[in-house]
Amino acid sequence: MGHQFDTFGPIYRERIGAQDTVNVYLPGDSARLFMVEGITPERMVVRPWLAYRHYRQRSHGVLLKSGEDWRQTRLALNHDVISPKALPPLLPSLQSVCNEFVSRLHSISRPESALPDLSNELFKFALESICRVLYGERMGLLGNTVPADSEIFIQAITEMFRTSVPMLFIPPDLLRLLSVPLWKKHMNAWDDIFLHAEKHIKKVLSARNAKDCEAKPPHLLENIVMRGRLNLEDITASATELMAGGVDTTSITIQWALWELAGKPELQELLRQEVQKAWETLHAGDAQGSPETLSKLLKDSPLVRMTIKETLRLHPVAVTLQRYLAHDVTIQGYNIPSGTLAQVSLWTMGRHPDVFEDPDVFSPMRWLRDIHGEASPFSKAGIHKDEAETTDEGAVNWRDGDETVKSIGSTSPGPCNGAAAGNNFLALGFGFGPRQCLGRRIAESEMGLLLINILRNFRVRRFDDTQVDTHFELILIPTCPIQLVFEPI
Ligand code: HEM
Ligand code: 2DC
Repeated sequence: MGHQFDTFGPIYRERIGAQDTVNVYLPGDSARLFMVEGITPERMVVRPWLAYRHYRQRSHGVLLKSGEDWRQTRLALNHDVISPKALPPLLPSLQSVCNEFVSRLHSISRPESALPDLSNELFKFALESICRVLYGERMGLLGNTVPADSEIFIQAITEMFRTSVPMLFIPPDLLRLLSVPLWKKHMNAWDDIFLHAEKHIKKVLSARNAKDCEAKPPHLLENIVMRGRLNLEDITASATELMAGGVDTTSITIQWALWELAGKPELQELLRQEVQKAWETLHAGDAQGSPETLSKLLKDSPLVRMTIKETLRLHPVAVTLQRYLAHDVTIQGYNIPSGTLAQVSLWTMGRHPDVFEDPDVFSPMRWLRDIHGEASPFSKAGIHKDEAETTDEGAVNWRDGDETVKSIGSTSPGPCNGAAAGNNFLALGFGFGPRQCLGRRIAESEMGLLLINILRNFRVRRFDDTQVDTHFELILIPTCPIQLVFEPI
Protein backbone atom coordinates (compact mmCIF):
# COMPACT_ATOMS: atom_id res chain seq x y z
CA MET A 1 0.00 0.00 0.00
CA GLY A 2 2.87 2.33 0.81
CA HIS A 3 4.15 1.88 -2.71
CA GLN A 4 0.72 2.61 -4.20
CA PHE A 5 0.39 5.79 -2.14
CA ASP A 6 3.84 6.88 -3.33
CA THR A 7 2.75 6.33 -6.91
CA PHE A 8 -0.82 7.63 -6.86
CA GLY A 9 -0.96 10.09 -3.97
CA PRO A 10 -3.15 10.03 -0.85
CA ILE A 11 -6.07 8.16 -2.40
CA TYR A 12 -6.22 5.26 -4.82
CA ARG A 13 -8.64 2.61 -5.95
CA GLU A 14 -7.63 -0.99 -6.37
CA ARG A 15 -9.17 -4.33 -7.21
CA ILE A 16 -7.80 -7.48 -5.62
CA GLY A 17 -9.66 -10.62 -6.66
CA ALA A 18 -13.32 -9.69 -6.52
CA GLN A 19 -12.68 -6.95 -3.97
CA ASP A 20 -12.72 -3.30 -5.03
CA THR A 21 -11.30 -0.88 -2.46
CA VAL A 22 -10.64 2.84 -2.06
CA ASN A 23 -7.59 3.44 0.10
CA VAL A 24 -6.53 6.44 2.19
CA TYR A 25 -4.14 7.21 5.04
CA LEU A 26 -4.44 10.91 5.89
CA PRO A 27 -6.25 11.58 9.19
CA GLY A 28 -8.57 14.14 7.59
CA ASP A 29 -9.61 11.55 5.02
CA SER A 30 -10.20 8.93 7.75
CA ALA A 31 -12.43 11.45 9.50
CA ARG A 32 -14.54 11.84 6.35
CA LEU A 33 -14.70 8.10 5.85
CA PHE A 34 -15.91 7.43 9.39
CA MET A 35 -18.48 10.21 9.06
CA VAL A 36 -20.39 7.98 6.67
CA GLU A 37 -19.96 4.62 8.39
CA GLY A 38 -23.62 4.59 9.42
CA ILE A 39 -25.09 3.22 12.65
CA THR A 40 -24.30 -0.40 11.94
CA PRO A 41 -20.77 -0.09 10.53
CA GLU A 42 -19.47 -3.04 8.54
CA ARG A 43 -15.85 -4.14 8.08
CA MET A 44 -14.39 -6.20 5.30
CA VAL A 45 -15.31 -9.81 6.13
CA VAL A 46 -12.47 -12.24 6.52
CA ARG A 47 -13.96 -14.85 4.20
CA PRO A 48 -12.43 -18.02 5.63
CA TRP A 49 -13.75 -17.02 9.09
CA LEU A 50 -17.26 -16.70 7.73
CA ALA A 51 -16.91 -19.92 5.75
CA TYR A 52 -15.89 -21.85 8.86
CA ARG A 53 -18.95 -20.73 10.81
CA HIS A 54 -21.17 -21.58 7.88
CA TYR A 55 -19.64 -24.99 7.31
CA ARG A 56 -19.77 -25.99 10.98
CA GLN A 57 -23.14 -24.35 11.57
CA ARG A 58 -21.74 -22.24 14.37
CA SER A 59 -23.32 -18.92 15.28
CA HIS A 60 -21.76 -15.56 14.73
CA GLY A 61 -20.71 -13.50 17.71
CA VAL A 62 -20.25 -9.75 17.72
CA LEU A 63 -17.16 -10.00 15.47
CA LEU A 64 -18.99 -11.46 12.47
CA LYS A 65 -22.56 -10.27 12.93
CA SER A 66 -23.96 -7.47 10.83
CA GLY A 67 -26.79 -4.96 10.73
CA GLU A 68 -29.35 -4.68 13.53
CA ASP A 69 -28.41 -8.10 14.88
CA TRP A 70 -24.84 -6.86 15.44
CA ARG A 71 -26.08 -3.63 17.01
CA GLN A 72 -28.25 -5.38 19.57
CA THR A 73 -25.52 -7.80 20.57
CA ARG A 74 -22.89 -5.10 20.71
CA LEU A 75 -25.11 -2.83 22.84
CA ALA A 76 -25.70 -5.67 25.27
CA LEU A 77 -21.97 -6.39 25.54
CA ASN A 78 -20.78 -2.77 25.73
CA HIS A 79 -22.11 -2.35 29.27
CA ASP A 80 -20.04 -5.15 30.68
CA VAL A 81 -17.01 -5.11 28.43
CA ILE A 82 -16.11 -1.60 27.30
CA SER A 83 -18.07 0.91 29.40
CA PRO A 84 -15.91 2.99 31.76
CA LYS A 85 -17.59 1.40 34.77
CA ALA A 86 -16.90 -2.14 33.62
CA LEU A 87 -13.16 -2.17 34.07
CA PRO A 88 -12.23 -1.21 37.65
CA PRO A 89 -13.79 -4.30 39.27
CA LEU A 90 -11.71 -6.48 36.94
CA LEU A 91 -8.40 -4.77 37.62
CA PRO A 92 -7.48 -6.83 40.73
CA SER A 93 -7.75 -9.98 38.60
CA LEU A 94 -5.48 -8.49 35.95
CA GLN A 95 -3.01 -7.35 38.60
CA SER A 96 -2.86 -10.80 40.16
CA VAL A 97 -1.88 -12.24 36.77
CA CYS A 98 0.82 -9.55 36.49
CA ASN A 99 2.18 -10.60 39.89
CA GLU A 100 2.38 -14.20 38.76
CA PHE A 101 4.05 -13.16 35.53
CA VAL A 102 6.70 -11.13 37.36
CA SER A 103 7.44 -14.11 39.64
CA ARG A 104 7.79 -16.29 36.59
CA LEU A 105 10.14 -13.78 34.94
CA HIS A 106 12.27 -13.81 38.11
CA SER A 107 12.53 -17.56 37.96
CA ILE A 108 13.28 -17.94 34.24
CA SER A 109 15.40 -14.87 33.47
CA ARG A 110 19.16 -15.32 33.43
CA PRO A 111 21.75 -12.56 33.67
CA GLU A 112 23.28 -11.65 30.31
CA SER A 113 21.10 -14.01 28.32
CA ALA A 114 17.92 -13.48 26.37
CA LEU A 115 14.70 -14.73 27.90
CA PRO A 116 13.88 -17.97 26.12
CA ASP A 117 10.66 -17.76 24.11
CA LEU A 118 9.36 -14.38 25.26
CA SER A 119 6.58 -14.63 22.69
CA ASN A 120 5.14 -17.79 24.23
CA GLU A 121 5.51 -16.43 27.77
CA LEU A 122 3.41 -13.44 26.73
CA PHE A 123 0.82 -15.62 24.96
CA LYS A 124 0.37 -17.48 28.24
CA PHE A 125 0.16 -14.22 30.16
CA ALA A 126 -2.49 -12.90 27.77
CA LEU A 127 -4.59 -16.08 27.83
CA GLU A 128 -4.39 -16.26 31.63
CA SER A 129 -5.47 -12.60 31.79
CA ILE A 130 -8.44 -12.87 29.45
CA CYS A 131 -9.65 -16.09 31.12
CA ARG A 132 -9.43 -14.57 34.57
CA VAL A 133 -11.43 -11.58 33.39
CA LEU A 134 -13.96 -13.58 31.35
CA TYR A 135 -14.46 -16.59 33.62
CA GLY A 136 -12.93 -15.64 36.96
CA GLU A 137 -10.85 -18.80 36.61
CA ARG A 138 -7.21 -19.51 37.30
CA MET A 139 -5.82 -21.41 34.35
CA GLY A 140 -2.40 -22.00 35.87
CA LEU A 141 -0.58 -21.00 32.71
CA LEU A 142 2.24 -19.24 34.51
CA GLY A 143 3.50 -22.25 36.39
CA ASN A 144 6.05 -24.76 35.18
CA THR A 145 3.60 -27.16 33.59
CA VAL A 146 1.10 -25.75 31.17
CA PRO A 147 -2.21 -27.59 30.67
CA ALA A 148 -2.06 -29.26 27.26
CA ASP A 149 -5.42 -27.92 26.08
CA SER A 150 -4.32 -24.32 26.67
CA GLU A 151 -1.12 -24.95 24.75
CA ILE A 152 -3.23 -26.27 21.87
CA PHE A 153 -5.53 -23.25 22.07
CA ILE A 154 -2.62 -20.81 21.87
CA GLN A 155 -1.14 -22.58 18.87
CA ALA A 156 -4.53 -22.78 17.20
CA ILE A 157 -5.03 -19.01 17.28
CA THR A 158 -1.68 -18.32 15.62
CA GLU A 159 -2.39 -21.04 13.07
CA MET A 160 -5.89 -19.68 12.41
CA PHE A 161 -4.48 -16.19 11.66
CA ARG A 162 -1.63 -17.57 9.53
CA THR A 163 -3.81 -19.82 7.38
CA SER A 164 -6.35 -17.02 6.83
CA VAL A 165 -3.96 -15.02 4.67
CA PRO A 166 -3.76 -17.05 1.45
CA MET A 167 -7.54 -17.50 1.55
CA LEU A 168 -8.40 -13.80 1.93
CA PHE A 169 -9.14 -13.32 -1.73
CA ILE A 170 -10.09 -16.82 -2.83
CA PRO A 171 -13.74 -17.85 -2.53
CA PRO A 172 -13.67 -20.34 0.39
CA ASP A 173 -16.23 -22.55 -1.30
CA LEU A 174 -13.70 -23.23 -3.97
CA LEU A 175 -11.05 -24.21 -1.45
CA ARG A 176 -13.47 -26.47 0.34
CA LEU A 177 -14.42 -28.26 -2.84
CA LEU A 178 -10.79 -28.82 -3.61
CA SER A 179 -10.29 -29.73 0.05
CA VAL A 180 -6.83 -28.31 0.00
CA PRO A 181 -4.64 -28.91 3.06
CA LEU A 182 -4.70 -25.19 3.84
CA TRP A 183 -8.45 -25.15 4.29
CA LYS A 184 -8.26 -28.27 6.48
CA LYS A 185 -5.63 -26.66 8.65
CA HIS A 186 -7.78 -23.57 8.98
CA MET A 187 -10.82 -25.66 9.96
CA ASN A 188 -8.81 -27.64 12.50
CA ALA A 189 -7.48 -24.46 14.05
CA TRP A 190 -10.99 -23.03 14.49
CA ASP A 191 -12.22 -26.40 15.79
CA ASP A 192 -9.53 -26.32 18.48
CA ILE A 193 -10.43 -22.74 19.36
CA PHE A 194 -14.16 -23.45 19.67
CA LEU A 195 -13.79 -26.75 21.54
CA HIS A 196 -11.50 -25.26 24.17
CA ALA A 197 -13.54 -22.08 24.60
CA GLU A 198 -16.86 -23.92 24.80
CA LYS A 199 -15.48 -26.30 27.40
CA HIS A 200 -14.67 -23.36 29.68
CA ILE A 201 -17.89 -21.53 29.04
CA LYS A 202 -19.97 -24.64 29.81
CA LYS A 203 -17.98 -25.30 32.96
CA VAL A 204 -18.47 -21.79 34.27
CA LEU A 205 -22.16 -21.73 33.39
CA SER A 206 -22.93 -25.10 34.93
CA ALA A 207 -21.07 -24.24 38.13
CA ARG A 208 -23.35 -21.22 38.24
CA ASN A 209 -26.48 -23.29 37.77
CA ALA A 210 -25.38 -25.72 40.45
CA LYS A 211 -25.18 -22.70 42.75
CA ASP A 212 -21.62 -23.59 43.35
CA CYS A 213 -20.76 -21.20 46.12
CA GLU A 214 -17.06 -21.13 45.41
CA ALA A 215 -16.13 -17.47 45.79
CA LYS A 216 -15.00 -16.20 42.43
CA PRO A 217 -13.68 -12.79 41.53
CA PRO A 218 -16.03 -10.66 39.41
CA HIS A 219 -16.02 -11.80 35.80
CA LEU A 220 -17.58 -10.87 32.49
CA LEU A 221 -19.46 -14.06 31.75
CA GLU A 222 -21.40 -13.77 35.01
CA ASN A 223 -22.19 -10.11 34.37
CA ILE A 224 -23.34 -10.77 30.80
CA VAL A 225 -25.58 -13.65 31.87
CA MET A 226 -27.01 -11.60 34.75
CA ARG A 227 -27.82 -8.72 32.45
CA GLY A 228 -30.17 -11.12 30.69
CA ARG A 229 -30.08 -9.47 27.28
CA LEU A 230 -28.46 -12.26 25.27
CA ASN A 231 -29.39 -15.89 24.83
CA LEU A 232 -26.97 -18.72 25.57
CA GLU A 233 -25.98 -19.20 21.96
CA ASP A 234 -25.10 -15.53 21.51
CA ILE A 235 -23.18 -15.46 24.77
CA THR A 236 -21.16 -18.52 23.84
CA ALA A 237 -20.31 -17.19 20.37
CA SER A 238 -19.19 -13.78 21.61
CA ALA A 239 -17.33 -15.14 24.65
CA THR A 240 -15.39 -17.44 22.29
CA GLU A 241 -14.44 -14.45 20.16
CA LEU A 242 -13.36 -12.45 23.19
CA MET A 243 -11.23 -15.32 24.43
CA ALA A 244 -9.59 -15.86 21.04
CA GLY A 245 -9.26 -12.14 20.31
CA GLY A 246 -7.53 -11.54 23.61
CA VAL A 247 -4.32 -13.51 23.11
CA ASP A 248 -2.09 -12.58 20.17
CA THR A 249 -3.24 -8.96 20.00
CA THR A 250 -2.13 -7.81 23.44
CA SER A 251 0.86 -10.12 23.74
CA ILE A 252 2.40 -8.98 20.46
CA THR A 253 1.79 -5.32 21.27
CA ILE A 254 3.51 -5.75 24.66
CA GLN A 255 6.41 -7.44 22.89
CA TRP A 256 6.82 -4.46 20.57
CA ALA A 257 6.51 -2.01 23.46
CA LEU A 258 9.26 -3.82 25.39
CA TRP A 259 11.40 -3.97 22.26
CA GLU A 260 11.08 -0.22 21.74
CA LEU A 261 11.75 0.58 25.41
CA ALA A 262 14.75 -1.75 25.42
CA GLY A 263 16.17 0.34 22.57
CA LYS A 264 15.76 3.56 24.56
CA PRO A 265 17.27 3.12 28.05
CA GLU A 266 16.78 6.77 29.01
CA LEU A 267 13.13 6.76 28.09
CA GLN A 268 12.76 3.50 29.96
CA GLU A 269 14.28 5.10 33.07
CA LEU A 270 11.84 8.00 32.80
CA LEU A 271 8.93 5.60 32.66
CA ARG A 272 10.34 3.67 35.61
CA GLN A 273 10.41 6.85 37.68
CA GLU A 274 6.83 7.66 36.79
CA VAL A 275 5.75 4.13 37.59
CA GLN A 276 7.61 4.02 40.93
CA LYS A 277 5.92 7.22 41.93
CA ALA A 278 2.47 6.08 40.85
CA TRP A 279 3.01 2.77 42.66
CA GLU A 280 3.27 4.64 45.94
CA THR A 281 -0.46 5.22 45.72
CA LEU A 282 -0.93 1.52 46.44
CA HIS A 283 -1.10 1.18 50.21
CA ALA A 284 1.53 -0.84 51.97
CA GLY A 285 0.35 -4.44 52.14
CA ASP A 286 -2.09 -3.82 49.29
CA ALA A 287 0.17 -5.33 46.64
CA GLN A 288 -2.83 -6.93 44.91
CA GLY A 289 -4.54 -3.55 44.80
CA SER A 290 -8.18 -2.63 45.04
CA PRO A 291 -10.21 -1.51 42.01
CA GLU A 292 -9.76 2.11 43.11
CA THR A 293 -6.00 2.01 43.73
CA LEU A 294 -5.36 0.15 40.49
CA SER A 295 -7.46 2.64 38.51
CA LYS A 296 -5.45 5.38 40.11
CA LEU A 297 -2.20 3.60 39.30
CA LEU A 298 -3.12 3.57 35.61
CA LYS A 299 -4.36 7.13 35.75
CA ASP A 300 -1.12 8.31 37.34
CA SER A 301 0.98 6.63 34.63
CA PRO A 302 0.28 8.75 31.54
CA LEU A 303 3.68 7.95 30.05
CA VAL A 304 2.82 4.27 30.10
CA ARG A 305 -0.41 4.98 28.25
CA MET A 306 1.37 7.16 25.72
CA THR A 307 3.92 4.37 25.25
CA ILE A 308 1.12 2.00 24.30
CA LYS A 309 -0.31 4.58 21.90
CA GLU A 310 3.11 5.13 20.35
CA THR A 311 3.69 1.38 20.09
CA LEU A 312 0.44 0.97 18.14
CA ARG A 313 1.41 3.86 15.85
CA LEU A 314 4.53 2.03 14.66
CA HIS A 315 3.24 -1.48 15.22
CA PRO A 316 -0.49 -1.65 14.58
CA VAL A 317 -2.07 -5.07 15.00
CA ALA A 318 -4.42 -4.43 12.07
CA VAL A 319 -2.74 -3.29 8.88
CA THR A 320 -5.89 -1.41 7.84
CA LEU A 321 -9.30 -0.37 9.10
CA GLN A 322 -12.12 -0.92 6.65
CA ARG A 323 -15.71 0.23 6.26
CA TYR A 324 -18.45 -0.21 3.70
CA LEU A 325 -19.65 3.35 3.24
CA ALA A 326 -23.28 3.88 4.25
CA HIS A 327 -23.58 7.19 2.37
CA ASP A 328 -21.91 8.92 -0.58
CA VAL A 329 -18.89 10.99 0.36
CA THR A 330 -16.31 13.20 -1.30
CA ILE A 331 -12.69 12.54 -0.35
CA GLN A 332 -9.75 14.34 -1.97
CA GLY A 333 -12.12 15.61 -4.66
CA TYR A 334 -13.39 12.14 -5.59
CA ASN A 335 -17.07 11.29 -5.21
CA ILE A 336 -17.24 7.88 -3.63
CA PRO A 337 -20.62 6.14 -3.74
CA SER A 338 -22.22 4.44 -0.75
CA GLY A 339 -21.52 0.72 -0.65
CA THR A 340 -17.85 1.18 -1.52
CA LEU A 341 -15.32 -0.66 0.65
CA ALA A 342 -12.93 1.99 1.95
CA GLN A 343 -9.73 1.30 3.89
CA VAL A 344 -7.50 3.39 6.11
CA SER A 345 -3.94 2.12 5.97
CA LEU A 346 -2.86 2.25 9.61
CA TRP A 347 0.62 1.12 8.68
CA THR A 348 1.10 3.95 6.16
CA MET A 349 -0.44 6.59 8.41
CA GLY A 350 1.74 5.70 11.39
CA ARG A 351 4.97 5.92 9.42
CA HIS A 352 4.26 8.75 6.97
CA PRO A 353 6.26 11.98 7.30
CA ASP A 354 3.23 13.95 6.09
CA VAL A 355 1.35 12.77 9.17
CA PHE A 356 3.97 12.47 11.91
CA GLU A 357 7.19 14.40 12.37
CA ASP A 358 10.22 12.10 12.49
CA PRO A 359 7.93 9.13 12.03
CA ASP A 360 10.71 6.58 12.54
CA VAL A 361 11.51 7.82 16.03
CA PHE A 362 9.77 6.04 18.89
CA SER A 363 8.70 8.97 21.01
CA PRO A 364 5.72 8.57 23.35
CA MET A 365 6.11 12.26 24.26
CA ARG A 366 4.85 13.30 20.85
CA TRP A 367 1.34 12.62 22.11
CA LEU A 368 1.85 15.26 24.82
CA ARG A 369 3.49 18.00 22.83
CA ASP A 370 0.36 19.76 21.81
CA ILE A 371 -0.65 20.34 25.41
CA HIS A 372 2.62 22.09 26.13
CA GLY A 373 2.11 24.29 23.10
CA GLU A 374 5.15 23.00 21.26
CA ALA A 375 5.24 21.99 17.62
CA SER A 376 2.13 19.99 17.01
CA PRO A 377 2.47 16.53 15.55
CA PHE A 378 -0.90 17.18 13.93
CA SER A 379 0.00 20.31 12.03
CA LYS A 380 1.17 18.33 9.05
CA ALA A 381 -2.11 16.52 8.81
CA GLY A 382 -3.86 19.89 8.63
CA ILE A 383 -5.83 19.25 11.78
CA HIS A 384 -6.54 22.17 14.07
CA LYS A 385 -5.11 22.21 17.53
CA ASP A 386 -8.51 22.51 19.18
CA GLU A 387 -9.74 19.40 17.48
CA ALA A 388 -6.50 17.68 18.19
CA GLU A 389 -5.94 17.16 21.85
CA THR A 390 -9.21 16.81 23.59
CA THR A 391 -8.44 13.10 23.44
CA ASP A 392 -7.55 10.82 26.28
CA GLU A 393 -3.89 11.43 27.01
CA GLY A 394 -4.12 15.05 27.99
CA ALA A 395 -7.14 14.57 30.15
CA VAL A 396 -5.62 11.42 31.66
CA ASN A 397 -8.98 9.81 31.17
CA TRP A 398 -9.47 6.97 28.76
CA ARG A 399 -12.29 8.71 27.06
CA ASP A 400 -12.72 7.40 23.56
CA GLY A 401 -14.72 4.40 24.68
CA ASP A 402 -17.22 6.53 26.61
CA GLU A 403 -18.18 8.28 23.43
CA THR A 404 -18.58 4.95 21.73
CA VAL A 405 -21.02 3.75 24.27
CA LYS A 406 -23.05 6.93 23.94
CA SER A 407 -22.96 7.11 20.19
CA ILE A 408 -23.95 3.52 19.66
CA GLY A 409 -27.10 4.13 21.67
CA SER A 410 -28.34 6.72 19.20
CA THR A 411 -30.54 5.61 16.34
CA SER A 412 -30.00 8.55 14.03
CA PRO A 413 -27.14 8.27 11.55
CA GLY A 414 -26.03 11.83 12.50
CA PRO A 415 -22.68 13.15 11.34
CA CYS A 416 -19.74 11.22 12.72
CA ASN A 417 -21.87 9.15 15.08
CA GLY A 418 -21.21 11.92 17.53
CA ALA A 419 -17.74 10.57 18.11
CA ALA A 420 -15.63 12.74 15.82
CA ALA A 421 -15.65 15.63 18.23
CA GLY A 422 -12.42 15.45 20.15
CA ASN A 423 -10.88 12.79 17.95
CA ASN A 424 -7.89 13.67 15.85
CA PHE A 425 -7.89 10.41 13.85
CA LEU A 426 -4.23 9.84 14.63
CA ALA A 427 -4.59 7.12 17.25
CA LEU A 428 -6.66 4.52 15.46
CA GLY A 429 -4.99 1.30 16.61
CA PHE A 430 -8.25 0.02 18.10
CA GLY A 431 -10.37 1.29 15.24
CA PHE A 432 -13.02 3.93 15.60
CA GLY A 433 -16.64 4.54 16.53
CA PRO A 434 -19.29 2.05 17.57
CA ARG A 435 -17.57 -0.83 15.80
CA GLN A 436 -14.15 -0.22 17.34
CA CYS A 437 -12.37 -2.97 19.25
CA LEU A 438 -14.67 -4.39 21.92
CA GLY A 439 -11.66 -5.55 23.94
CA ARG A 440 -10.03 -2.13 23.90
CA ARG A 441 -10.39 -1.28 27.57
CA ILE A 442 -9.37 -4.74 28.69
CA ALA A 443 -6.37 -4.59 26.36
CA GLU A 444 -5.32 -1.12 27.49
CA SER A 445 -5.55 -1.99 31.18
CA GLU A 446 -3.90 -5.37 30.78
CA MET A 447 -0.99 -3.95 28.79
CA GLY A 448 -0.69 -0.88 31.04
CA LEU A 449 -0.57 -2.95 34.22
CA LEU A 450 1.93 -5.40 32.79
CA LEU A 451 4.27 -2.64 31.63
CA ILE A 452 4.03 -1.01 35.06
CA ASN A 453 4.84 -4.28 36.81
CA ILE A 454 7.73 -5.15 34.51
CA LEU A 455 9.28 -1.68 34.71
CA ARG A 456 9.17 -1.75 38.52
CA ASN A 457 10.95 -5.06 38.67
CA PHE A 458 13.29 -5.27 35.69
CA ARG A 459 15.57 -3.29 33.48
CA VAL A 460 14.95 -4.53 29.93
CA ARG A 461 17.80 -4.65 27.39
CA ARG A 462 18.13 -5.82 23.82
CA PHE A 463 20.21 -9.00 23.68
CA ASP A 464 21.93 -8.10 20.40
CA ASP A 465 21.48 -5.73 17.48
CA THR A 466 19.37 -8.00 15.29
CA GLN A 467 16.96 -5.99 13.19
CA VAL A 468 13.32 -6.99 13.56
CA ASP A 469 10.91 -6.47 10.68
CA THR A 470 7.17 -6.92 10.46
CA HIS A 471 5.32 -9.72 8.78
CA PHE A 472 1.65 -9.93 7.74
CA GLU A 473 0.03 -13.05 9.17
CA LEU A 474 -3.42 -11.49 9.06
CA ILE A 475 -2.32 -9.53 12.09
CA LEU A 476 1.09 -7.88 11.96
CA ILE A 477 3.79 -9.76 13.84
CA PRO A 478 7.58 -9.59 14.31
CA THR A 479 9.56 -11.53 11.69
CA CYS A 480 11.90 -13.10 14.23
CA PRO A 481 11.90 -13.86 17.95
CA ILE A 482 12.36 -10.75 20.03
CA GLN A 483 15.40 -11.30 22.23
CA LEU A 484 15.38 -9.35 25.46
CA VAL A 485 17.42 -9.53 28.67
CA PHE A 486 15.44 -8.95 31.89
CA GLU A 487 17.74 -7.66 34.66
CA PRO A 488 16.11 -7.70 38.09
CA ILE A 489 16.32 -4.34 39.85
C1 HEM B 1 -12.02 -5.53 16.74
C2 HEM B 1 -7.45 -4.04 17.44
C3 HEM B 1 -7.26 -6.52 21.60
C4 HEM B 1 -11.67 -8.32 20.71
C5 HEM B 1 -10.80 -4.90 16.59
C6 HEM B 1 -10.45 -4.01 15.52
C7 HEM B 1 -9.18 -3.58 15.72
C8 HEM B 1 -8.70 -4.23 16.92
C9 HEM B 1 -8.39 -2.62 14.84
C10 HEM B 1 -11.37 -3.55 14.38
C11 HEM B 1 -12.02 -2.25 14.83
C12 HEM B 1 -12.73 -1.47 13.76
O1 HEM B 1 -13.09 -2.04 12.73
O2 HEM B 1 -12.94 -0.24 13.95
C13 HEM B 1 -7.01 -4.56 18.65
C14 HEM B 1 -5.73 -4.27 19.27
C15 HEM B 1 -5.68 -4.97 20.44
C16 HEM B 1 -6.92 -5.72 20.54
C17 HEM B 1 -4.68 -3.33 18.69
C18 HEM B 1 -4.60 -5.05 21.49
C19 HEM B 1 -3.46 -4.44 21.46
C20 HEM B 1 -8.45 -7.20 21.74
C21 HEM B 1 -8.82 -7.98 22.88
C22 HEM B 1 -10.05 -8.51 22.62
C23 HEM B 1 -10.46 -8.02 21.32
C24 HEM B 1 -7.97 -8.15 24.15
C25 HEM B 1 -10.91 -9.40 23.48
C26 HEM B 1 -10.93 -9.33 24.77
C27 HEM B 1 -12.15 -7.70 19.56
C28 HEM B 1 -13.48 -7.95 19.02
C29 HEM B 1 -13.59 -7.13 17.88
C30 HEM B 1 -12.32 -6.43 17.75
C31 HEM B 1 -14.54 -8.90 19.57
C32 HEM B 1 -14.81 -7.02 16.96
C33 HEM B 1 -15.78 -5.97 17.49
C34 HEM B 1 -17.04 -5.77 16.63
O3 HEM B 1 -17.05 -6.16 15.47
O4 HEM B 1 -18.03 -5.20 17.14
N1 HEM B 1 -9.71 -5.03 17.44
N2 HEM B 1 -7.69 -5.44 19.44
N3 HEM B 1 -9.46 -7.23 20.81
N4 HEM B 1 -11.49 -6.79 18.78
FE1 HEM B 1 -9.63 -6.05 19.15
C1 2DC C 1 -6.69 -8.25 8.10
O1 2DC C 1 -7.26 -7.29 4.54
C2 2DC C 1 -6.35 -7.80 6.68
O2 2DC C 1 -8.77 -7.60 16.31
C3 2DC C 1 -7.61 -7.74 5.83
O3 2DC C 1 -9.29 -9.58 17.96
C4 2DC C 1 -8.62 -6.79 6.47
C5 2DC C 1 -8.89 -7.15 7.90
C6 2DC C 1 -10.16 -7.26 8.35
C7 2DC C 1 -10.56 -7.44 9.75
C8 2DC C 1 -9.39 -7.34 10.75
C9 2DC C 1 -8.15 -8.04 10.14
C10 2DC C 1 -7.70 -7.36 8.81
C11 2DC C 1 -7.01 -8.13 11.18
C12 2DC C 1 -7.45 -8.75 12.49
C13 2DC C 1 -8.64 -8.02 13.13
C14 2DC C 1 -9.76 -8.04 12.06
C15 2DC C 1 -10.97 -7.55 12.81
C16 2DC C 1 -10.78 -8.12 14.23
C17 2DC C 1 -9.40 -8.79 14.26
C18 2DC C 1 -8.24 -6.62 13.52
C19 2DC C 1 -7.04 -6.00 9.07
C20 2DC C 1 -8.80 -8.85 15.72
C21 2DC C 1 -7.40 -9.41 15.72
C22 2DC C 1 -9.74 -9.71 16.64
C23 2DC C 1 -9.79 -11.17 16.23
C24 2DC C 1 -10.82 -11.99 16.99
C25 2DC C 1 -10.89 -13.45 16.52
C26 2DC C 1 -9.62 -14.20 16.81
C27 2DC C 1 -12.03 -14.15 17.19
